Amino acid sequence: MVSIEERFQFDLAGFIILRGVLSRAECDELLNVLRKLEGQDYEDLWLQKTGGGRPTKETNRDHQTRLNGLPRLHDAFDQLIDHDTLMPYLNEFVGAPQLINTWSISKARGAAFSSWHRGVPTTDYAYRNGDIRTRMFNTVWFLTDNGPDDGCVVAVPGSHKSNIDIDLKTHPAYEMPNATPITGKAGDLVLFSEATLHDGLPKTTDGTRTNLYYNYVHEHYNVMYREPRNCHHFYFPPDIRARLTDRQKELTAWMELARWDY
Ligand SMILES: O=C(O)CCC(=O)C(=O)O
Repeated sequence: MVSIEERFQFDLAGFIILRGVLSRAECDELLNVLRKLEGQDYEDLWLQKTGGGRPTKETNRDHQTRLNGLPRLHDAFDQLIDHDTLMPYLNEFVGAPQLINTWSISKARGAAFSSWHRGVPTTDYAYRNGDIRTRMFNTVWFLTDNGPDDGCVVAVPGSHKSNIDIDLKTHPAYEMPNATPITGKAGDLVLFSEATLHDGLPKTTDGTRTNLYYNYVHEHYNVMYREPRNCHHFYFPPDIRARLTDRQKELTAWMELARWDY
């Protein structure tokens, strides 16, 4: 059940934070798998067939490693697709959710603020006849602590309903009015409407900050059209979906209709 206080907060701010959803042991298990994957190189031979796209491992930003398409890389990541704690929120805030994208971001000291962005326009957030609906809904799993100087996610509360555009480029990080760091401990889970302005703050501390991102859309959203360069990572081939639970299969049902095998 999603409480009225949580509905109030999500509608008001565009995000909520659930504390202690994963145990430290669960975070460490996922981190162990992820660190091995981050240490590898990927041939990405599919790039030749698709004529381009985002590589599996992205290191183009200084002091940052991003891995795309997590369940393609290891089955340890399947469990988060339909985590029991997450499911009521997915249904409450998206209505008919489908998983579109999964990725990890690990940051070391020196990682910089990039640029304020939102995944969908503010017109893709609505409250109507008692239902909260965001067409795109991101879930951020903290596998390590996210202190304010650890390069944590930063958001502008209420910007999912903002009516006035402001120049995003000339207001980086804390120069944006109301920029609010989203801090927490390993195991916390942030849920946010992708209509909310957000990015990551600079990392000025030692150690590595690692988060996993599982992004969902309403089932009417055209998943394959969104970002053609990322389709390989969005789509799980039949051999990967075969190992998923029924509920995970339901949350990835669009993959049965898409043609991306080559
Ligand atoms: O964790 C971060 O540094 C920000 C991530 C982010 O904004 C994104 O992946 O869209």
